[in-house]
Amino acid sequence: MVIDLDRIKALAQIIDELDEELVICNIGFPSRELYQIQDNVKYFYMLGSMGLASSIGLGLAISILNEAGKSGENPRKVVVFDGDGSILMNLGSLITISAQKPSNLILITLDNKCYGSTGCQSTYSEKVNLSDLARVAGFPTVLVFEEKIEFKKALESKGPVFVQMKVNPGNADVPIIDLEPEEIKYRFMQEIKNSKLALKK
Ligand SMILES: Cc1ncc(C[n+]2csc(CCOP(=O)(O)OP(=O)(O)O)c2C)c(N)n1
Ligand SMILES: [Mg+2]
Repeated sequence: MVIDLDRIKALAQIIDELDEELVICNIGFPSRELYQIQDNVKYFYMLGSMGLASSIGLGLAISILNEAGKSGENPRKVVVFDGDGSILMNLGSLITISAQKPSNLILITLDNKCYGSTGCQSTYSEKVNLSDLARVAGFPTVLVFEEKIEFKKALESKGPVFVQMKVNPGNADVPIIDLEPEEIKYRFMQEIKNSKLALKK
């Protein structure tokens, strides 16, 4: 099946559905594209550590759940934009997420079947179905979006939710992020602190 959705368009459609959710975004062009669409202090652009967006999202989701447990409020959700190459590099993360079962985590894999940010060399996502992997790992909710993105389903499902978001290979022509990594981290942490781990719906 031919996919006809650019990653930047998928990102734009998904963030349009977001409200108070915190976002962790994968290294390289996904972060640059997100920054270009709309910068937000709720977004953590993960600039260095390929493979670790899902792990960072898991840690954040768990700490929010711990805080929410104390106050009895609704936990704020965490949305991770990951890549097929990155999730395949850190497959253990799927198992850890599934075992920890954070109800407030949505892990979106932007599946372009290649290492898009470094020249689109093929990944094994050509040969291995990522949504099957997530099901086998034990994710309670697994969604596959091709062209039509029904992201409400992900927001309304009990997590952890795995989304395989099929997108075109290729990157948008967008500049680098002109924020220092420290600034990205600092303002993101402030956003979390200011909202007292933001126990909002
Ligand atoms: C450990 C490590 N290996 C390689 C890189 C170089 N690198 C940065 S982004 C990237 C491609 C990521 O591919 P994918 O997760 O599929 O995301 P896409 O760019 O396709 O959206 C690579 C190989 C790196 N930063 N760290
Ligand atoms: Mg990719």
